[in-house]
Amino acid sequence: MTDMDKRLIQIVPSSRQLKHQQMEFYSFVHFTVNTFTDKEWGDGTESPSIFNPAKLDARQWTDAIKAAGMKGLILTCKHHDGFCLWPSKYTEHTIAASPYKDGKGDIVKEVSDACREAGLAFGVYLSPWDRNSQYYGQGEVYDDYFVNQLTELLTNYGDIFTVWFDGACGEGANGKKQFYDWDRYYEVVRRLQPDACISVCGPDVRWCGNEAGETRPSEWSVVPERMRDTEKIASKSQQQDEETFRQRKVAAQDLDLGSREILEGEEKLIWYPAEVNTSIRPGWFYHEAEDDQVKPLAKLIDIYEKSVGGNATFLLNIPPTRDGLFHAKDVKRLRELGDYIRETYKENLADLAVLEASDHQEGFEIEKVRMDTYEACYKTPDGITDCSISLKWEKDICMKYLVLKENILFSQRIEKFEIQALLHGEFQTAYEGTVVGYKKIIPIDAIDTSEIRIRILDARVAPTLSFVGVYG
Ligand code: FUL
Repeated sequence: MTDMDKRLIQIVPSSRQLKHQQMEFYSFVHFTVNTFTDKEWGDGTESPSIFNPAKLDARQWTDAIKAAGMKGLILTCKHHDGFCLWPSKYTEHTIAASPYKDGKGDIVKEVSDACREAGLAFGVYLSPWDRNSQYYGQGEVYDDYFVNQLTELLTNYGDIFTVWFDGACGEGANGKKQFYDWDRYYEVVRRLQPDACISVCGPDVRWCGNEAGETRPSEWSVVPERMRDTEKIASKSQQQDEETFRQRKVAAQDLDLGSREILEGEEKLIWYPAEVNTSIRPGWFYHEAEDDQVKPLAKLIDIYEKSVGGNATFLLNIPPTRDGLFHAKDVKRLRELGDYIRETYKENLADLAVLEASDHQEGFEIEKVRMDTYEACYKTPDGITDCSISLKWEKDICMKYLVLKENILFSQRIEKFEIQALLHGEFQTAYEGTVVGYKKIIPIDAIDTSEIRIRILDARVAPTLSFVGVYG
């Protein structure tokens, strides 16, 4: 084992990162005055009087989210326009000044209650860029304001699984820009919700670098520490206009963030897993004109397989309409996606197979992969970085997907692998890959075979597998 490999495998997820990764697929809900002005970004001058989602039913949202197989919901409690979906004590620019429930409504409460009832985790998005606040751009007085609002959200609405910080940082109402005191914000989150991840402009979950739903072919979780700082520094120098903001995002888009070559020479390394975020429609907010542009089922399946099945998590936005309901087309698509996922991964054909491994460390036999837990797993003996695992069936099975998981409590170790299948008496390569990490979903072109081999060709140190799934 080289010193480098030794260093790499010491980097493992924190317990909050592990819990977050295991959520796999969860939803974003973008909702504010923009829904009523038909815009994507409000400028903070919108009157609360326009906000009246008279038919809002948070249970309709949570039903649809559960039907899709998602495990949580992150609500835009305040977007860049500064309008608060809860009656914040620290500004008048809130739901209390709107006609919704005669100013007595609290959508953060309605949604967090519905989530708890439905068994979904609840998370908050609070935009540091507030184009309405008189304090914005004035230094500490704004940080005080932001921290007060953060405290309301993290105190009054039960357990929060994630606090999603957006890096957008433009000018406020007074033409001034604010330099966010991130470390102060993080301290508040850690103190009030120690189990919550701080995502994107935060230390726990990394933005994947685009909003189109794309995952890198090799999405590493062990990356240079400067990746985290880059996000923070970039947000400080952002301009108000969207174009510059997008350019920042492009700059964060390097393809290789964590191969051995990239990590060599890096002083500090961190566990910083990727989250893939995109919307079910072109916009983050609801626009009637986009009713015919709900992403096709095949596109959503592809994003799901590449994100959840590509060592990342998948955050899918569904924007409520002016009525305060998810649109029927979105609801239908979410159910179709959930049905597809449930159907595809229903029966693990590996349960019927005989498993054999070329090598294993005592106590880490290949049979352990049947348990799908981190308490037990397969592992090669120390010093062995390659192995071959075979799955044999009595008669041909039709394989469409193979799923592999590493035991990430041992960090991510696998760097190169291939899948071979017995076809017409010969082993043929069906797939070649790099990262496995938390979960790798490998689509295979419906092969009929009675034997497959998972060949781990290179690993940082003795590779682990905590699960093998074969689906027809
Ligand atoms: C971006 C924002 O500017 C968009 O409006 C949206 O909230 C997206 C998730 O993040 O930075």
